Amino acid sequence: TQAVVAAVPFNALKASEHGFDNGISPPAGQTAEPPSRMTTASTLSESYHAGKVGTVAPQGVNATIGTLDRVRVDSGGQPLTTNQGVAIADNQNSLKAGVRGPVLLEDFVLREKLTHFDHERIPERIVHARGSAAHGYFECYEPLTQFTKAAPFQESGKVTPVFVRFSTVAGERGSKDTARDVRGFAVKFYTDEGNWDLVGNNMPVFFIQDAMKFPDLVHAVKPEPHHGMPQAASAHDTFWDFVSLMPESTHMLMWVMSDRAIPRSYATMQGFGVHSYRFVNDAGESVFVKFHWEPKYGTHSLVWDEAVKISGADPDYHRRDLWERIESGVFPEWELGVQIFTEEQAQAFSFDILDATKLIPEELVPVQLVGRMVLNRNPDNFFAETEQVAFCTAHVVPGIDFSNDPLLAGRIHSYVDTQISRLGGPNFHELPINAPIAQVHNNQRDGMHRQAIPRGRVAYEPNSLGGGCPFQAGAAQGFVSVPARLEAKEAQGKVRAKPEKFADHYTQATLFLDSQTEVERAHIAAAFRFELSKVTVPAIRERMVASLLNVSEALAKTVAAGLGMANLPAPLPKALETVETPEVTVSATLSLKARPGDGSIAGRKVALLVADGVDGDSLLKIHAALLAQDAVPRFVAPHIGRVVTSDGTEIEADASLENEPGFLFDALVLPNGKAGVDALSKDGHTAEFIKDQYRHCKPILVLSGSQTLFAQAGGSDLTPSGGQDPGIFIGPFRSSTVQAFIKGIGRHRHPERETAPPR
Ligand code: HDD
Repeated sequence: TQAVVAAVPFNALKASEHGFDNGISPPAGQTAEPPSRMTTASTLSESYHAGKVGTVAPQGVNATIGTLDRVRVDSGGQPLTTNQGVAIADNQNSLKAGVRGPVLLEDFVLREKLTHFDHERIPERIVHARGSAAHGYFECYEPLTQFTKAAPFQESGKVTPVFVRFSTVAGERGSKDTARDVRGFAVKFYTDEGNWDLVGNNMPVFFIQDAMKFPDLVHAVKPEPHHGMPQAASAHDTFWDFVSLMPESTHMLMWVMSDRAIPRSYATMQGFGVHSYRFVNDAGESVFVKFHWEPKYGTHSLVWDEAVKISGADPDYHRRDLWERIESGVFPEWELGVQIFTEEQAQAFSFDILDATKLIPEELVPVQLVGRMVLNRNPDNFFAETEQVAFCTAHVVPGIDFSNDPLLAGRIHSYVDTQISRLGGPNFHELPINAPIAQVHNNQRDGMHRQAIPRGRVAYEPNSLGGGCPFQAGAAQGFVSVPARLEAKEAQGKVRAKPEKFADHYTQATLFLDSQTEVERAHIAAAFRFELSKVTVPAIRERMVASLLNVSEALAKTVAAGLGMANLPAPLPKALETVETPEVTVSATLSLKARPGDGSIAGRKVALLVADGVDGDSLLKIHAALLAQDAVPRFVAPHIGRVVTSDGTEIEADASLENEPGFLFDALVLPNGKAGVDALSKDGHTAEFIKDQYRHCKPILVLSGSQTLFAQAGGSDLTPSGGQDPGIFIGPFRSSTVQAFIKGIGRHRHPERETAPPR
């Protein structure tokens, strides 16, 4: 017999956690040597020419990790102590006057322990409370000195450490990962000229145009204040009441009702800086820039039924996925893209580039790839790093500047402000995860929780007693705001008003919708139907349908029919009847179809169903083929533990039909071997497993022996229109079939099968 052990997530940087440097042997099938991809120096993205760049950082090692080492605590081999370093003799019993007597006030060990415990929670983030993060690095392809003097873009191959946090927006800290929501995509670059935080989302536009409306938006989407429901969901009256009265949110609603709002993984979502920012070069010249993160593994989403089921079976689905990808060395990776354009170009656009509810179609300004970002290390401690990290849009470095976007202006204030109450004072920048690598020298002093010990008697400037230090850096070295920001041509004195083009609320909503495939459009309509079906006040549903009529009559009619509306309302009156002709009316790059990534199956989870008596040989070969492509094959059986195949081979099942249901996997393999298939078919979970995989349009490999099992669960290799389903692979075990299946996994999903309602 031969024991097959599932791949243990392994990170060479944390070998001690796996016992590999403690003299303990690794599990069978694993070597003490980390996989080779963990130790090689990084290579530039395949889409870029190798050989052009200079030195690159070894994977897994970067400058911030080094600085964090000074505060890492490792208690291996150490006695328990109080916070004063006094060794504790007994951690079981409080100090009493006799065994049955009262506990004594002098028990400082008990009191310190309880007091600390009583205060160990901090306020959660007002929005984006639920999140997960990782360390990594950004690597520059070519110098961008023509446009910007920002430190990360000065040399090809230059590496800048980063810490990245992904999040949902509406849910509380413990809420489910797979809610329909925008995802935060916040990147902290620890540049050698100070920290730069690019605090973005996985969608390129936003709900509102002015920060003045942000508290209203958030109050509308959060659980309703009288009863605190619903959690992590926009499907309720107050959200739709607000957005139906705020037509500027319509474009964003298209994105949030699309599958983009239910990503498959943090590693498979795009990221966007949203606002127009500015690049500034050494000569002080500036251009506008929009930032894009393009995932190497493609942009992939869940379907709604899947997202709902996952939220019950694994509320930590995205957190786990990010963690496991990094531990197993399949590092999430993105390329950074920039859309660079001038003030003159911006003036000519049919939309206003200061309006965060508008995107710039890639056909109008192409996205230039300027570097890549790799996430290669999980945090050591969730609270110290992921919870305490403080991203602020105000954190920019020389070479990056703001535009006049009024939404951005409010953000520049809000993020620093919120950290002060969330992290308990003005010294949050000293927390190890927030501290820059660049040195900090100024005359700010004191405040709660101050860590630094500034030396000398001088805390003011100008001074002569400190030799004039720290001195003003001057324009050559210091941050200088772009003067153009202050020269707004249309300056008319103080006004509370918006530029006219901001009032075109529908053109780009239609652009997004028209750029989607038929399946994507159907999902958008279904999402509107679902969300509005949870709205209890009919007038709100009607107002929303009235607004949708300005985007697409077809969409409005489908949604109205889905809500059982007898008559279509009149379209909502528009703020602007005559709008400028858009440059682009269909942008293929807005569809997920245009974003398959590199087609690889790295990180995809594949279930191989097993039970005593299955044919082991074919399954082990399929398992090996999947592993060779960096996928995550798992043996799933009626129970975890040992399964004996028809030829007596032992397979270790690390998941059961009960503890990891079908919708948690990206693909499915049904086995050969009559006794095993019979055993599987007796367990009702098997049919559910197959049904969900089938319904969610996942690739399924049906070895001939499981054909009946598959058919009995409702599966078919024909699409509803009678064609061959490209995601179902039925046949005897052959390597060509396995290869076709692997290619099918690379496609992620096979929507040809889909019907609404499901067959
Ligand atoms: Fe915000 C958190 C992204 C508009 C005020 N926001 C926060 C986070 C992300 C974003 C990713 C979580 C950061 C982390 O992981 O710690 N926010 C955006 C984007 C916006 C946006 C892409 C529009 C383009 N936000 C926005 C506005 C305001 C805020 C208009 C207020 C005027 N956002 C906040 C905040 C948060 C925050 C209340 C909560 C926790 C935090 O800042 O650190 O200040």
